[in-house]
Order: sequence, then C-alpha cells, then structure tokens
Amino acid sequence: MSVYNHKNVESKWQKTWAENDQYKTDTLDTSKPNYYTLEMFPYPSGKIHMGHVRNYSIGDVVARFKKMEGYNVLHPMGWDSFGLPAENAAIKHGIHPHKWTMENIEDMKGQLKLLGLSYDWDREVATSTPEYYKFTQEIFLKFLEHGLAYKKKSFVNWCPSCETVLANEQVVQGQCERCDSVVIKKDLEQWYFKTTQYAEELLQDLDTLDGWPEKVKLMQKNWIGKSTGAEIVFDIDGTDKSMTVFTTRPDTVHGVTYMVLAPEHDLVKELVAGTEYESDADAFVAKMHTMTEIERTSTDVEKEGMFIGRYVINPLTGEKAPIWIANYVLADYGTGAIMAVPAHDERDREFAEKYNLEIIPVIDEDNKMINSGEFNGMEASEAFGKIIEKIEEMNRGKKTVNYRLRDWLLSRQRYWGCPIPVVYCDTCGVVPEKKENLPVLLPTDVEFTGKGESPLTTSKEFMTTACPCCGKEARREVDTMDTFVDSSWYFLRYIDPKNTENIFDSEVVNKWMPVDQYIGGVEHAIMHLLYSRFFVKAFNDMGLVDFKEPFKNLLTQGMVLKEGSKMSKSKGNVVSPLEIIEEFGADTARLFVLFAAPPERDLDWSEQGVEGCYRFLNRVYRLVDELAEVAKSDTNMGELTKEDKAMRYTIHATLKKVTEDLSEKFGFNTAISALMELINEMYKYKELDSKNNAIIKEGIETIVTILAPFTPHIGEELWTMIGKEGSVFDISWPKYDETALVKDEVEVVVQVNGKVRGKLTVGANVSRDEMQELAMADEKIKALVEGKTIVKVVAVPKKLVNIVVK
Ligand code: ANZ
Ligand code: ZN
Repeated sequence: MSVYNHKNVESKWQKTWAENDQYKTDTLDTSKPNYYTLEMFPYPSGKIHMGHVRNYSIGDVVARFKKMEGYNVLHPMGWDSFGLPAENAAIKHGIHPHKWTMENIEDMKGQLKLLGLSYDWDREVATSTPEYYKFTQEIFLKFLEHGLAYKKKSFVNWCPSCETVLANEQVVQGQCERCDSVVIKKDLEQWYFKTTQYAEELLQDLDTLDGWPEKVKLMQKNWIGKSTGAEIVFDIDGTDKSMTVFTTRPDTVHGVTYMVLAPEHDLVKELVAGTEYESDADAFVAKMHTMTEIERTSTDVEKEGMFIGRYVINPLTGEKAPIWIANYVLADYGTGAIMAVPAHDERDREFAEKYNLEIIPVIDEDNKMINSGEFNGMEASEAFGKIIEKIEEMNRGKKTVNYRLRDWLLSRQRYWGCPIPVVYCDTCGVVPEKKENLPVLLPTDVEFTGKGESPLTTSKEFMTTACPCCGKEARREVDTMDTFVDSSWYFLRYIDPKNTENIFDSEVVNKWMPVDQYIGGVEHAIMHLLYSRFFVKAFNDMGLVDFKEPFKNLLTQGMVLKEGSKMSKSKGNVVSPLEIIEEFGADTARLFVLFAAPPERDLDWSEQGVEGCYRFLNRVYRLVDELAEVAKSDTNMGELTKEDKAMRYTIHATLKKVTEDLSEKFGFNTAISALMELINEMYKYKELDSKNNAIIKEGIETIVTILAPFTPHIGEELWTMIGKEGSVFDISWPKYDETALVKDEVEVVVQVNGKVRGKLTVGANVSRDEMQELAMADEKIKALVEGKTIVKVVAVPKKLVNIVVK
C-alpha cells in the first residue's frame, strides 16, 4: 500500500515531461487536425496569483483534452513584458527595467511550471526582447506605409501622476486606470493608428463570432458606437465661413434655436478674434481644459457656456440662430459642433432654460411634424429621410454614419516600451527607420527620474542618429508604443517564434489561425480584443494573413474572490498559489478552481473546498492503489448481474457526461462532480462479494484517464500504478459504450385521468399492451378504476401509462 505524496508525484512528473519534451508541438505536422488553445499572457509582475491559476488551469484542461481527442494542439505561453511597473521599480529601487523584467520572468516561469501546465516552452516570447520588438517595429512601419499610422496634434488624456498620455480606454470615469489620478487634457503631437478605418468591419464581423460571449460582443458594439444621422452645413452670417454639425435627428432641424461649437473647435478662435468676446472665450476654453470629458458631459454637471457674437442661417428655415460654446459639446465626436433643439433634446433643454433661449417644438405627441413648413403633418420617421433628401438636394449636407470609436493613440512618454522607429530630420522631416536597421534598440544609458519628458531624451546614444534618408544628423522619436501594441499580435508570433527574417511565416500562420479557444479575463473585453481584431484586419488587407478574425471562440473567466470580495493586498485577503501548492499540491489547486464554479462565474475561495479536493484526490489514490492489481489483471467480463450492469452504467454515463461537458461547454465543475460520484459508486461496488474484476478494471482505467486532464500529475502517477507504459496523455480519449447505457429496467408513471397515481418498474423493452396490463394489475390502480368504464388507455413506452375512466 502506498500513500499519496503530492510533492513527490508532482516533481517526478514535471521532470519527466520536461525530459521527454512532452508538450512540444510540431506546427508542420499535417497528420492530425490543428487546435490552437491560448490563454492571455501575463505581465511578469514576479508572482502568479489565483487569477492566473484559474485562467491557465482552464486552458490546460482544454489543451490536454483536445490532444487526447486526437488534435495537434498548440498551447504556448509568454510574457507581456513591457510596461510601467518595470519602470517604477527602476525609479524606486534603481534596478534596470530589463533586469527586473527578466528576473520576474524567470521567477514566474518557475511558478507556472509548478502548476504542471502543458506549454510548449520552446515558443515562449517576451515582448520586451529585441527579438520580438524588432517585429513590433516592422509592423509599425507597415502600418505607416499603408496609411494606418499617422501623427497629429491634439488634445489628449494626460495623467499628471504617471506623466503620460492615456488612451480613451485607459480613462475610467475621468480617472487614470492605473493610479486613479484625475486625467486632464494636454495638446500634444502624437502617433495614432487608424482604428476608425475599420470601425464598420469591426462592428459587422462581431456577427461572425458565434463562439464569443454575447456580453463581450455587446461591449465591443457599444464601444464602436455607431449612430446614423446627417451632417448639415449652416452658413455663418456675415462671414464666408460655415459650421457643419452632426445630428442623429435631422427631422428636428426646424426646431433649432441656437448652435454650439465645442470650446476647442478651430472655428471658435477665428470667430472671436479681435471681438469683444475674445478674452471671455479664451478664459472659457482654458477652464474646459481642466475638466475631463466625463465631467463635461456628466448629467450631474451644470451646463455652462457663452454666446460668441455670431449667428448661423438655418438652411431650411432661413432663420438666424446664435452660436454658443458650451461644456457639453465635445471636440472629438461627430464634427465637434451641434445644432441645438431644446424642445427635443434633454441637454439642450437644460441649457436653453438656463440661458433663456427659445424652445420650439417640431414634433407633437402623435409623432407628427409641426412648425416644420412643408413637412407638417408627416410622421417624424418619414420626415427624417425626407429632410435628409432635401438637404442633399440643396447641397447643404448628407446622410452620415458616425462612430464613437476613436483612432488609437499609441505614443507613450515612457522608457519601457517599444521604441517608435522613426527619425526627425531637419531636411527630410519625419522619416521611417529602414527595415534593415531594426530593431531600434532601447538604450541603456537612461535616467529614470519619473518626471518630465520621455526618459529616452536623457540618452545621448539614442538621441543622435543619422537620417535614414539623407544621412545627416537627426533625432529619434523619443516616445515609445502603448503596450497594447505588443499584445495585439503575440498570438501570431507563437506560431513561428524563431523566425528571424519575417514577422511570421504567413503559410503556417494561416494553417493555425484563428485561435480555436482563447481564454482570459473580461477586463480585456474591449481594448485588447478590439486592437487584436484591428491588427488582424489590417494584416488581412496587407495580404499577410488570409483570415479576418483572430479568436474563434472566447471564454472570459470569472474572478477569484475571497468572502465575496476581490483578493487584494489592501484587503489582506490574498491567497498565495505557492502556499497552496506547497501544502496540497498543484493538482488540488487546479481541481479546486475548476470544481468550485463554472468558469465564467466568479469563484469564492474556500479553505474547506481546497481541503475537500485534496481529500478527494487522496480517496482516488487509495482506490486505485487498492485495486491496482485487479486493474492490471487480464479478466473476462462474462455474465453480468444487476449490480454489474448498474456499475457499468455509471462508468459509461460518467464518461459520456465528462466528454460532453468538456467538448460542448466548459462544464468542468459538473464533469468533476460526476467523477466524484463515480468514485463513490466504485467504493461501494468493490465491496460486493459478487464484484466483477473486468468491470473494476474498466472503471479504474476510465477514472484515471478522464481525471488526468484536470489533475495531470496524479493522472500520470495512477496510470503507472495500474501498469501502463508511457504517458496517459498519449492515449486516445476513451469512447463510451452505448450498450452499457441501455437500461434493462425503467420507471414508468401511471396516471388515472391524467393524474399521477403511481410508479412501476418495468422491463425497458415491454410493449404498450404489457405496460397497460402491468398498470391494471397494480393494487392501488385497480382500486381507483374499479366500477368505472375504461374509455381509453394511452401508453408511452418507457415513460407513462394513462388510464382514462368514466
Ligand atoms: C440635434 C438633436 C435633436 C440631437 C434631438 C439629438 C436629439 P449619438 O447618438 O451619441 O451619436 N451631438 C453631436 N455631436 C456632439 C458632440 N460633439 N458633443 C455632444 N453632443 C453631440 O448622439 C448624437 C447627437 O448628440 C446629435 O444629434 C447631437 O444632438 C449630439 F432631439 O442633434 B442631436
Ligand atoms: Zn534627412
């Protein structure tokens, strides 16, 4: 008799797997169908947390199961290793970000290995290595070449504490996502990717993603934010200028009583220059810069604005309307200008009431047009189209579609990111670095003050360079790329990670993509997924790939909570995976996170739950250990008793359930609980005098095989204990025996006049007539129908008998 020693078992198998290169994938092998399963790669903070354990355990079950199902499985792992924490460590502790990052990667890799995950480590990538970012830079140059990267000056979100620009997506309720500082606006020259060029495709193609959670698709849809309406041009009275507005309600154009320009709108300066309004307007604009977009448009914030002395002429009515500037109109949505219709727009009404502006209703309660000249009496929905037509005829505007999606601002005033490979030359202007000069390496002679401009400006070595065009002395771009650029293509690099010539080999990538199953946190539902989709679409248009979406199926796993709240240092409720692995083993940790909740749901950490899983694995171990000799023996099943049949039924029903749970949905928790029941049944069965050794053998083999993807170390160990050679993961996933699932006896409901009056156990194959006879023979039923006329008897085989009496 041996005892389950998780430490010995786990270290033994981890070593064996490494020695045998067990999880190496040959991407060129065409003998099996491909299956690419991927978990979102981590930032190398140095320590794995329970969220990682959960994410990667889920992915590992998928990978192992698919491999046993006969697929050539690709299951890689790497590091999203550029980013702010490394730089902060440099500022705080004087450690170079590179050193800090590489040490963390080593530490975390060691920790991941303790979890027994089936990664092909030969494909490991780290985005901060020159081998990787050389290609991030090449991709940037391709985008530049195809007009998908450009530079522009604009008001950007600026975090005064991180001293860097933030993408819209990184501003949460007006605050920096990382440090919670209030985000302000700053006017800077920045690099952008033209994500808006793909707005419509990014929206439309969501419909092709059947394997994505609806909620994620909805979040993306809202983020893209398509609205249909019109652009209408209003001439500015007494000038040769005009003002173009975007409206989703062209039907209300007769109700326009004033106009609003965003304070930052270029026209504002032109219109107030040299007028009595100039200084007040300047002050108002300056004030707006201290506010975030969120604040400015929040319904709680009082609407504020000022008249700037000019009027437009309404193209449909010929009436004049005053031009105002106001906080609630944003510069970078639509055209940055609106026609205000206080009768039908809540925001405009509030503003009009405050400043005593006219309110003219143009639609009545029956949705019919009023005060609208030739359109009076028309349904508003009809007028919508008719007014657009008229405006188009008059050449005063057109039907348009507008998206909330903005171009992706990728410049960061940071050191630890991918250098943007362009050079500024006094003669040639902005010059892309030559492909053969890539990578533009991050210099090491940099000072980390944490303040001011991009740290790269402190590097002499970096700052002075030769213009790739004319050879004269020139300056390098000192900003680095947003780290989301790095993670927008890593899933492609895994397929061809050692390619030194190209970003990847298109042919192999086309064979493996899209990713069959992507797994990660819902916090990446917008940015990372949208950006990756954008990259793939751009690559498709450049002819680099032949697919249009990167991730076929997506699973967003829930969080790991403790007593209902998120584990966090400040709450002091963090459970360290390493301690759990030490005390109970990785298999127990994996089993717990897979068993405690369905993967999409949040999971509450429970000490008792973990102990329960540990006891379960011990129980399986003892069972297999006790029955190992029987399982090794060569026996015949022979004639089966009722108990034998019941045991076989449980074995094969469990196998069927686990197979279905793993292949159709991510029913890890229900699969595991079915397995637990099977173990209980086996414990009972083995005590029977009449037990059949062939069934025990069948049961034990099934248990070991189907438990293995969840808890791989003990899986391999038990496999060896029952005398098998090689790895349990090299065998095919077992097929259940249909005949074992055919029950000899079934329970049938007996009804009298449709009311359930009893139950009968009958042979599974009895006929309708026999069922009827058996029902009538039942004492209780007999009493109920006695003295009555039987009108008819309905019998549904294996289900029910209904006797209708009068
Ligand atoms: C006149 C009007 C009348 C409007 C009415 C609405 C209701 P969505 O659906 O979000 O696209 N708008 C346009 N550009 C704006 C900007 N830069 N800042 C603030 N508001 C802006 O909203 C489109 C509507 O929001 C537009 O239609 C415009 O107001 C306003 F009864 O025009 B509407
Ligand atoms: Zn030059």
